[in-house]
Amino acid sequence: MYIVGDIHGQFDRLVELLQAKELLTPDLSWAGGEAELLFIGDFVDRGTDGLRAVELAMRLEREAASAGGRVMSLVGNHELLMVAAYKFPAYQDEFGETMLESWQRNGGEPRDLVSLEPRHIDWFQSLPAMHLERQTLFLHADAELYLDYGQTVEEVNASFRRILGDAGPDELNKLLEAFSEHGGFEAGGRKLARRYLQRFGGRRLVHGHTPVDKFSLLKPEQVREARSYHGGLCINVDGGLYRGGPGFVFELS
Ligand SMILES: [Mn+2]
Repeated sequence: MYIVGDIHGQFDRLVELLQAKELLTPDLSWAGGEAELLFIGDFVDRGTDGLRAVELAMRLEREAASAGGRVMSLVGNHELLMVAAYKFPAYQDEFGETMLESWQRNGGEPRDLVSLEPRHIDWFQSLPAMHLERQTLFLHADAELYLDYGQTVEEVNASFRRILGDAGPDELNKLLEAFSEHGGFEAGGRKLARRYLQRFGGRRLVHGHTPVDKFSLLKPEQVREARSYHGGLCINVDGGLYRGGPGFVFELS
């Protein structure tokens, strides 16, 4: 099973990485056959081609399914943030910042917002926030917040679906603020990782959200593989593409 971390608008890099693993043809069709590929979320913002990456993931999902393979994606906080900016641009948080300003401050790409359509939002809403498979718990962020949204993977996913659906801006804003936590499983966060696995199942966690270089001695451009820590309990797949990382496709054994 292949895992791709945070893309953040780096469409060309994404294409190169998938082609290098022979998951994508030169004309950008699914070449993976029965292979399985999971995107960890944060397709958009901080780079110019986020929505193109979204479009690609949406199409590959269909193409892989008809080839007997599987492509799936988790929803990341930047998808939530872009939807918030689209649905509630003038909503102000307690500091007087609007959703639109917050999205811009966090690397929002105007071209993406202009091109965003209800079908994209419907797709984001269809995505799970967490996924359990092969004794592995996949989630976008290394943060505590998921624990507040359900006792099971299904409950957490239902909460996110509701918040992206008919919930108001207050709930969306609260969820977005909780995503400002990074590195929650690092160092003393081993306990938090164990708590996740106890509640939701699995023997290890795979996450993105925090570029690998932030918790290693590597510079962004030196990050060429996932960061496994706490003896393999946690695996960070965020290659920090928007920070100049070459990126990688992680193969889960
Ligand atoms: Mn993120």
